Amino acid sequence: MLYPQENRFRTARDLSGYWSLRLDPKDEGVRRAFFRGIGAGTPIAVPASYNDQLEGARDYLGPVWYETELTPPRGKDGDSVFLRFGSVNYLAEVWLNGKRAGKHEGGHLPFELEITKLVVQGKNRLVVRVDGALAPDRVPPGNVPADPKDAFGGQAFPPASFDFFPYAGIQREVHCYTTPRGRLDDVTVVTRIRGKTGIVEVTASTAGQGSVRATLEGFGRRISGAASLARGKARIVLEVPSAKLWAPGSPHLYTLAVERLRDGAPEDEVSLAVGIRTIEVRGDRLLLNGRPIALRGFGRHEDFPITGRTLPPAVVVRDFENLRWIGANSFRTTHYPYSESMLDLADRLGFLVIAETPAVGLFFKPEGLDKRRALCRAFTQELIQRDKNHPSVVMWSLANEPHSHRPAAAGFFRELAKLAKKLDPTRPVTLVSYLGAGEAAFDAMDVVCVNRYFGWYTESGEIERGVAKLDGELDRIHRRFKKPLILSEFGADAIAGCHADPPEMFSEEYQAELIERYLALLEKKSYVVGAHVWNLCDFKTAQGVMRPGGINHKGVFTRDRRPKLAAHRIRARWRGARRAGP
Ligand code: BDP
Repeated sequence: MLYPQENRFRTARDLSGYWSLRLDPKDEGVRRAFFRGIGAGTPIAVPASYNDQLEGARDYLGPVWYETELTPPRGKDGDSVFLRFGSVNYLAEVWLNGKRAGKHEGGHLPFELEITKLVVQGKNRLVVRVDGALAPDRVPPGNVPADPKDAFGGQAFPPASFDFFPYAGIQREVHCYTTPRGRLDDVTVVTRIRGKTGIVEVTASTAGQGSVRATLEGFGRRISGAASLARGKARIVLEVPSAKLWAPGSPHLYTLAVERLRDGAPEDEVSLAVGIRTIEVRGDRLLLNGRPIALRGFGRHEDFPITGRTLPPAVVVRDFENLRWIGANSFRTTHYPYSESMLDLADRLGFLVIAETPAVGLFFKPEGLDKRRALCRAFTQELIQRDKNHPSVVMWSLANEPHSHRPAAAGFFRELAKLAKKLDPTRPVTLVSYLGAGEAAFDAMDVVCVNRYFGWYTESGEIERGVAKLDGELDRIHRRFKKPLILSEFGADAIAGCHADPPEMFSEEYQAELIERYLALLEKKSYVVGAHVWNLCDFKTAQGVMRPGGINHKGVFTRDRRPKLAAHRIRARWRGARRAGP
């Protein structure tokens, strides 16, 4: 799915601003026809979660009704008009001028609705109903009946089955955009390397006859090619001599313009950034551009005071600054797809991203399983469709910590991995597990991701013993699966300002020492191709006995992005690193 663009054929309007909001705790909005107009609403910022904006709405998860006035951008006669929502958590239903435009399920992926026939010139009334309730047959699931094996860490309020606050609302930009007749529907870019030549394969899809021209520009070169459309597709292969490759530290990007031509004249155009790079798994190694690479970085969250699940652009920039400052080259989009602008910046700044679906806290009891399976398939498809052209994205993660001790899980993930491979044969697929050697789903994955908290949730207070346990366990997992391994989460809570000598749990010293000891161990294991500390920053969670102040304190930066002791220690280690290992 292409991001809205403005150029000589396309117009786009970002609808960010102050909309109106009405809570609907009795769920009477449909009966009372709020879709024709919500009546007296309260101002609400879009995009941003609504929970922390409004008095009394913190734990309210819907339904709510949003309304704004929409003046569509002025295209040409015969243009199509679309509404595109970057992320609405969790269910969205949309009306324009009182008429239903469509709906979407799932909180962190974009959807678009064609409104050509509903929209009028001038002012239109746009109404969106949002339902963020937690339910066992949603992904991620919530409100899961108590079973210590199938729910996250005991009782939590609100009852999320995952360890982050279940923020709701219109959480990313909404665009209204126009496309011309004969529009390009989609573009897929795959890159390869042959000697010093970069191969850029462009596949464009669009209905009808004609041809497609692709032009790649950058670093003093301009390379163009064209192909006729056949059954809605055109494939163009461009060869770039002495190509500048994309990699962390040298994130070279070319600009690709794709034009759809009829009788030689352009009818539509889209452009995107292209990084020429390859990623593959060979034996125990992960190879970027044919050379072993190790991922150094973090799991994180789109989380910030007041804006909730929406990161203000300035905070996104600061996070990348902090990642660079500390010497990281990578992050995982724990536990849901991140904003498209964050991936654009990862492309520009040279970060390696493991892109994760929203499948966190999955459980495999028969109730609701078919629905969860269908949603996981849909979200995997939507994620790959959205992010396939980002050079920064080097791996797909199909789930975080599924409760896959039940037999149904192995087949579930085999099918999902097959789907991901079919949609994108170029990237390795992984799954993030707490089961380790017992994770049957690892058989279907290219890379094995394991989360470990020895020295914290177990061996509490005993870093030494925790690290010794990890040492043996990692070797066992590797012997069993013989695949490259990433320690995708490890860490300890540290309440900023809490100090202890000798290190004690919750002190900055304890967190720093545990992380350093883990990193020192991982460095020695040749099959370990990545270390992601949990977490980049402290983040908001549901309330529970393990989360003082409703915060997970495993950040090496605080929620307002100040470094703790661990951040300085990691920096000393990673910035001084001359080796390929994590
Ligand atoms: C892991 C989860 C992560 C949690 C973390 C923790 O993957 O979402 O936040 O534990 O407990 O199990 O801090």
